[in-house]
Amino acid sequence: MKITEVRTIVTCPNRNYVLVKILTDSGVYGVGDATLNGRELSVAAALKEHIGPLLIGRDPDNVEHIWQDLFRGAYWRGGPVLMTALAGVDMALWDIKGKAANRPVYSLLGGKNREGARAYTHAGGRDFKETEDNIREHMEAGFTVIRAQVAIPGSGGTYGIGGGKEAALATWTNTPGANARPHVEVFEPGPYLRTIPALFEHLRANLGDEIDIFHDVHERLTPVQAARLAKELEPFHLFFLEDALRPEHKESFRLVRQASTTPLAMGELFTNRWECLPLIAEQLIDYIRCDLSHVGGITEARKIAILAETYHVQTAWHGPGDISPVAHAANVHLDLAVPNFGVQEMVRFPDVVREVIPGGPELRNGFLYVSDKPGLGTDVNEDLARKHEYKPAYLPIARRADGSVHDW
Ligand code: GCO
Ligand code: MG
Repeated sequence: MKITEVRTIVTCPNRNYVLVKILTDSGVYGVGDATLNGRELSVAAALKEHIGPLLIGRDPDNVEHIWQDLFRGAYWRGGPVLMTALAGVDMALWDIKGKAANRPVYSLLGGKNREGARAYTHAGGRDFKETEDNIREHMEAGFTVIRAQVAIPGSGGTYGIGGGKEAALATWTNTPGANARPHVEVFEPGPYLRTIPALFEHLRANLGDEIDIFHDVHERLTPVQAARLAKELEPFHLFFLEDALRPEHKESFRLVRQASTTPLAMGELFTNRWECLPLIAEQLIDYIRCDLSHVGGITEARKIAILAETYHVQTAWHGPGDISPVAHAANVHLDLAVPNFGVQEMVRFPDVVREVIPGGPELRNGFLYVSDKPGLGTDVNEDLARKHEYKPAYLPIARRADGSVHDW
């Protein structure tokens, strides 16, 4: 089999997605996800101008060889743009491999260790009661793990609150379009550090101990602040505390770890296994939560999972609305196969996304399932995708009250 064409498809059914479609001379094709939220066109250009042409004539079965060639062969390596482009290619190649072998991808990764992947979704609110009510709705829908965020007084909209049901939908965080500008939020550690322990005290008092709940910090704290938060949250038994620190400072996790037994998760901003390694090998975290679309795809994430397994670290792959159902399917194929699966983040995609990018994982009673179709089971409807043109959009920016840029 030979690769004959590499198509980069940018589409915006509800938000922007970048898909890679790799076609072969045998008629089999594969689809991968190369979406990088707010920087979509830089990945699309890397694929169109630099990476796609290198794949023509190659045998798509040699996934590892192509991966190594694209990662090291070009001398410049790593970073979110190149690793997202590589991830798109990698997923498309695994899709082809599965279709050619007539096996679902999880089967090629070692087969099923479990039938479904335990999933979590997001709850948010303008106050504690609204977050509590939103959690109850998710519990009624079958979820047993739920992320809990709440508006912080004076913040002007804390990222992740979403108010009620919106928190669990794959929607925009700001208005897209030609004049789009990032939404600016104020982040002050004082109100934040007072609010979050009070939120979890409220949630445990009203929801009991059984439900697994946790919080995403979005990398906004200093080491000592994160240590304080982890310690103050300890009585409320969080499932984990997510991304407490900036991704640059792995060594700072030692301080947080020593301060409490609150389980720690980290990794959605990492782009390769070497970034995960110190946290895993020193057992400074409990969950590694890279994004398959940003670490170079299934090939690299599988290696990260194996490293993690060796050190009692479980997986919790990033599964937000800003990656497409193709990447969500790749997550679940890996979740089913690895022994050290922990939990899988998910969002509900609106119908329009499911029409443009069909075949994503299905949620039943709090668990995610993929189809037994050969490959990843996902696809892209190119005619529909073309009808939804790219719209510029940004992630929000966090600033301190004095206007300086907050670490994030
Ligand atoms: C998560 C993430 C998202 C990210 C978003 C950035 O845990 O789902 O933190 O909320 O902010 O994916 O593109
Ligand atoms: Mg997160």
